[in-house]
Amino acid sequence: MASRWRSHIHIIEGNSMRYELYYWPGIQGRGEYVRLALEEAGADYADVARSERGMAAMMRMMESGKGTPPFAPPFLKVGKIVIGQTANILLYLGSRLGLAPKPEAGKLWVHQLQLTIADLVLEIHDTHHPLGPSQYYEDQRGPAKKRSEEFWNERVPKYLGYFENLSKNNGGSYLTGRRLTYVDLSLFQIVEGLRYAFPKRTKAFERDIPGLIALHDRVAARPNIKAYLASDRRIAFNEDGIFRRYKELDS
Ligand SMILES: N[C@@H](CCC(=O)N[C@@H](CS)C(=O)NCC(=O)O)C(=O)O
Repeated sequence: MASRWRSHIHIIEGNSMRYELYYWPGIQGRGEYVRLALEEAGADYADVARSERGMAAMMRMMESGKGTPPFAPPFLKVGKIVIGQTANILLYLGSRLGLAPKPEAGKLWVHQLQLTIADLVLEIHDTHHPLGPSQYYEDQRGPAKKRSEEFWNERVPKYLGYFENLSKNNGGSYLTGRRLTYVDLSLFQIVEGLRYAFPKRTKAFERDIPGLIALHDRVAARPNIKAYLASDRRIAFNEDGIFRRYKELDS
């Protein structure tokens, strides 16, 4: 009886749970950090808004104002719980999918790193939209050029230098030690995205971050990630997402 009960708990809390991810269809965006975690863990999930009906459901959930409505995608529905904010979703999934340390201090450390990645993601977005998200890129090209310059001169060295240092002092193959966490998956995505959006600048900078590049390669070689990247579930980078390739910002 006791062991049946234990396996029941596993079904509720483990990979057998059905997860519903809600995110804009057609872009990787911030949804990708969640997808990578779900894919690495082999979790059963639906990328709901990639169907027309799902998209309508996503809009309804945000606009209804009922329950705990998220401000913006991505958000995750698990049973009756609705969780918004990428780092918050990963905090939740990290425990359930074995992608974060169990002790509180370790859990908060990984969450802290993910929040720093969220800050970086916003700064990446602002390279092409420095005047705000409501104006087209074409109407803010000059400021975008200036912002990209600053981003590469000041911010990339500061952010990636920080993560590079951590990767040197971790005592294992992954950022926080011997075990993979969702932060490793997110850093993989940062390197992939920078390579897509700023191929020349990234290539030149990679020699300064050998630890992060090795981490990226280790994540890319993980069987579930490898299979995901080769599948049609992985949306290609494009100029509607966070990482956009505008040649003039890469020189
Ligand atoms: N801090 C939030 C940001 C969420 C966010 O900005 N989502 C974007 C798509 S990537 C969005 O739809 N924003 C709508 C808006 O800001 O009006 C997170 O990390 O999840």
